[in-house]
Amino acid sequence: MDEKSRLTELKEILERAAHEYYVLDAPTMPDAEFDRLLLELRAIEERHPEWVTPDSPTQRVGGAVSEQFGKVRHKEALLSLDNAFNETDLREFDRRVRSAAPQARYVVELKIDGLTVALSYENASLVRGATRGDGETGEEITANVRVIRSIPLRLRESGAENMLPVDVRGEGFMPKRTFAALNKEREAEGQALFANPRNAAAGSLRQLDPAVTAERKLDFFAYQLLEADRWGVASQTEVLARLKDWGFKVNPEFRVFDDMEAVIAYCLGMEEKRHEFAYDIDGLVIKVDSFAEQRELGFTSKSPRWAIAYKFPAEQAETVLTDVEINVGRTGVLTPTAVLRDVFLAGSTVGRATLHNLDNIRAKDIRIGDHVMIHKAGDIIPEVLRSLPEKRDGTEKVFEMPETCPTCGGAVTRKENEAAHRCENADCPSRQREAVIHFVSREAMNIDGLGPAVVWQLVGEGLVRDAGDLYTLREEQLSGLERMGKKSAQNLIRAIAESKTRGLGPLLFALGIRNVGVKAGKTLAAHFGSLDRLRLATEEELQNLPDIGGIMARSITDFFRDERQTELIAKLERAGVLMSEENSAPRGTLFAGQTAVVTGTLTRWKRPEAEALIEANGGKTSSSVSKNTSFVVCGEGAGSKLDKAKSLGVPVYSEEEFAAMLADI
Ligand code: 3B8
Repeated sequence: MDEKSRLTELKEILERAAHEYYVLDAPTMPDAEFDRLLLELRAIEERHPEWVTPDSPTQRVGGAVSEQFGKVRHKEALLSLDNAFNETDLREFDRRVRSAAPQARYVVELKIDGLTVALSYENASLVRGATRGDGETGEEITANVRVIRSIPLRLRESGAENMLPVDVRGEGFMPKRTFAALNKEREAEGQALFANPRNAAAGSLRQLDPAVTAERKLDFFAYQLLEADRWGVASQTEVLARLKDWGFKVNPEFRVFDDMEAVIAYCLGMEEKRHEFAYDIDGLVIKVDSFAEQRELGFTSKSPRWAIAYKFPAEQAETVLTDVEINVGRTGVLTPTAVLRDVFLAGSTVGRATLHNLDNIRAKDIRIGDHVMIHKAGDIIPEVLRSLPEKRDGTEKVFEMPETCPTCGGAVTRKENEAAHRCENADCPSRQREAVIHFVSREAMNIDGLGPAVVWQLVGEGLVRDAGDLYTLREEQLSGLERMGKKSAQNLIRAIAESKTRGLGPLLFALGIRNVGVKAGKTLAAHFGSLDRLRLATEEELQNLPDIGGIMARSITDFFRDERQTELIAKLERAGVLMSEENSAPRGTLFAGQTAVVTGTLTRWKRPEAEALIEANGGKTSSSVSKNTSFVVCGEGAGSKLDKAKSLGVPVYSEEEFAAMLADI
């Protein structure tokens, strides 16, 4: 096949795979395969820059960091919805609708609590993204919407080359878990927190550096199509179907009803279910389905008469704040946490709530012993909203920030212009613990069996001061810990050893470089190939990379200037942690569905490392050979396991054969 045809084919394959993954939530292609094909496409495009188009799957994150956003005048004004707060409001709306459209059917959609994003496509390619702004004019955020994976860069339509312009609107949002993780990270860094996922999504879309937006994992549901008649579409339900066909993510929860009583019953049911979704919803949107009837109804000066938003009441609960605890984060930030009398709120029992910082406590005049109102930011993070001073009996106490760190007794300082108090002691066990917890977390080095409690014990016993110390732990040190048996100690040692071959990308994330998330870690790893090469990169060089902006570039060079970090890296290197891409554990499906046994002494790998390679490629490993064993990898000095494999007819591979299998992928 010639290169041009291969390029076209790769684009199609990658687009389909991305659509299945990000829009349909039904992946069919293993990540490693996707990465490999994307690299192949990149390579062709590097040889033929003239073939690169803006809608290529390689062009999600790119372009320079802008100084400010341009303005975009919307083709049609973006209106807002009128609100309904109860059944009476809904029946009133129904009466008005029926006076102009007696037979109206209603479509009810979830009201995603994000922000409206307007998208324009020309010849089926995404050419512009804009915020709502004042409804008439918004801000041009094309580079930032391009990084939202569920927004198609190219519409799935035959004859796309001369397709008429398409204008789509929908809601950009941040999933609840992403929001919680982001705020947790910001708290650890002493940065200002986002109040809710909507603000976080808005802040992320207004980043001048698209690489930062890309780390924020935003998502998008499409719900509106302008000039719908042009597309032979006559109702909202048909719009949703068409948007889906074109490759947009459409919220699957919409329902159609013939009468308002059924709509009301559905709304009340959804109010109960509101916490079950991965994203925050603040109500439901009820729309007249038929466009002919929508036209009959028309608009008021600011809202359509054919739609209304049914808003859920904000969920709050009253309880008593019995104490304030201090948590010390990875960068030393002291976070005051309210200890509460247990109370049920928004789907779960709450016993703790964040108080953020001292300024917040003072501004809200929150005292120990106070009755307080709490809510959940982004439906997840419990927060104290306000105190109820009228319920005080005089025994309440004003909270003071400790002058010394509650963990290590070190000095606590507060920089000017910063809300955070910090423990300055870099050896503070709390700080060490948090850094190690991050290092071993799933998306970082993914060390199974090393939860926060175990890390706490290791740091408390003085066995671990930084992540580098994990790799020199011995089994007898672990089995001496409370609630740690011999078997768990063995498993943990093995999991730690396995993590050495995790690869450069996860390692870069694990190191906790400011602003460098999972995605940036991967990008940097692919570009530089080794930690040493990355260490030598200048800020300018980093900034010129397609996926890395100025802010990230600065944090990376700062990181490598920090002596403590270079010490940590040296320690990890001595321990044999893989710091380059070349030999990192490939991830794939080579051994999917197979169970392997590794026996004898290998020369290239220690046994746990070879087992990790099998697991990283989809296989299982076992320590004993049986008729269920798919194959045995056999090194020097193998004994009874080799004999057993032979007697059962299980295939036996030498180290060379095993290495050759891995080299093939
Ligand atoms: C007309 C229709 C505004 C909206 C609309 O999930 C209009 O439809 C609107 F003038 O804001 N947040 C939705 C959502 C929002 C709107 C909508 N549909 N599903 C939402």
